[in-house]
Amino acid sequence: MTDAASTTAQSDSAARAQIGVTGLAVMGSNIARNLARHGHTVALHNRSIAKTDALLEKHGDDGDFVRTETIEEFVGALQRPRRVLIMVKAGDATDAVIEELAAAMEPGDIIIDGGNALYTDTIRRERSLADRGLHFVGAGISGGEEGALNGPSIMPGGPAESYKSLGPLLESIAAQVDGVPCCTHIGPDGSGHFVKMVHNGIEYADMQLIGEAYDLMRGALGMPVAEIAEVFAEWNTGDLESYLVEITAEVLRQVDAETGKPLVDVIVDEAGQKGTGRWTVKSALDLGIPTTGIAEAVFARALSSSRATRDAAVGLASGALGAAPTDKAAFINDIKAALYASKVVAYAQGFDQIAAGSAEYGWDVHPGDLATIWRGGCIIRAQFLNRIREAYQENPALPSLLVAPYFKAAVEDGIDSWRRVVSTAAAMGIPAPAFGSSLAYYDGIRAERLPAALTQGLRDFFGAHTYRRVDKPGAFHTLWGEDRSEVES
Ligand code: NBP
Repeated sequence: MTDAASTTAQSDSAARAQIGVTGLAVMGSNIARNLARHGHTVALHNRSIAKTDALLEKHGDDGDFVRTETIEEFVGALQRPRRVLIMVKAGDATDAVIEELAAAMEPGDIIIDGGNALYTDTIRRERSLADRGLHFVGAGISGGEEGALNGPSIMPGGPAESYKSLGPLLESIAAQVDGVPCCTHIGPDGSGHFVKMVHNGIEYADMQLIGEAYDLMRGALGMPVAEIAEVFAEWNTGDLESYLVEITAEVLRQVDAETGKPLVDVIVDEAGQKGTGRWTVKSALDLGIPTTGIAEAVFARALSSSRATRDAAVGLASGALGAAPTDKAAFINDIKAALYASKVVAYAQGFDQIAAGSAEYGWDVHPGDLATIWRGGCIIRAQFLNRIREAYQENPALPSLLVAPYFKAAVEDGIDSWRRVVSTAAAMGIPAPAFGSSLAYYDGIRAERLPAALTQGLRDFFGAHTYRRVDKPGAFHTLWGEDRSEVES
């Protein structure tokens, strides 16, 4: 243990810490260090003392820490109202820690859950703690371990009153873009974790689209991996500038030391998931919002991991395949335009889902605020978010990002390219589900008439579900089994 750590350890009894962090695995210890580096005195706690001591041993000099072993000692080390940030594994562990803390805390104290909790759990926890006079703040935190240490994007929900006490502290450790912190109060109860969930869903869609762009450059143009890396690096200097495009170039440039092959060629092609993408899609289904880009991305990961099915299906007939594009530079530009347009669709759908969740739960989430706090610190940080921010500043009640003047023009500029990419992928047998379904979504929402009219006719035929007419109000039913006359129902 360092001198600084042992000195602070001796004064554990004084209630002097501004915040406590419990759960000192990679995320918790980095956030605790970030807080300490910003001049806050931080009480440390972990179920097993080893992680606390490891943190103090390695990084005790980062700032003023208070070492504690028991929950009682931990709570006793905090200034009132006490503020505790929980960074443990989401689920049962979070409930167990909340229970222990609640027993030791007093009315007016604040418990913050910074883990990836399901928003409905956050709603439940907030209600139950409010009954005991405690404030509960579900805070989405994005940026991985690097963001936690150097400035994450933070999405705190919970009571507005708690944010008054908590806001300045959280804003001090968040990423900053143009002097604006990537942290703001999102809304009541589960809103912070809800928007973090959709953020992760958008991240899934973004990564899937990048994967499809890469696969088309390889499959349709036969480009070597190193050359594709340079295309992504170049894209990162324009409208597509983003953390994910930047690190795509890095990953594609990496050569495996053992085989000399591109690293991407020795990585097993089965994508994992921890659940937030799946939660986003389940919530989209419940809310009735067509978040097709995120759903395709979640299913694409599931397909990649369906090893037995893939093994059984390898070599199935492709049918007659179309020819590869002849103008390489032009097709790379087409892919770039398709990536941009599909990305706009993914964000538009994600923001639609947030608006629907906000309406369902009465959260009053401001979409422009999200675009602002996602510009830095988080995994989907991108130049593009400035345009989204401007779109919501111009019209806070925007019905879809796709109708905002900037995005409307950008998609119109790329629409021919987008169609060429989707049709080439289909003709050459290269799977591009997110590009394809994003284009289908775009064509769907811009269509004057949809085949849903036929669906309604069929539903009325077999189930007397009735339909509405375009030319008069009311619900109608055709007597299909009788003389096929129409009755009003
Ligand atoms: P983990 O999710 O791996 O959790 C490990 C921590 O949980 C350890 O401190 C462990 O204590 C503690 N813990 C467990 Br497991 N069960 C417990 C219990 N019953 N009672 C008390 N403590 C318990 O850590 P992480 O990867 O640092 O993530 C922390 C949270 O942040 C998670 O909710 C995660 O989803 C979220 N998150 C992670 C990332 C990321 O990039 N990793 C990004 C954003 C959010 P022990 O040391 O005694 O075993």
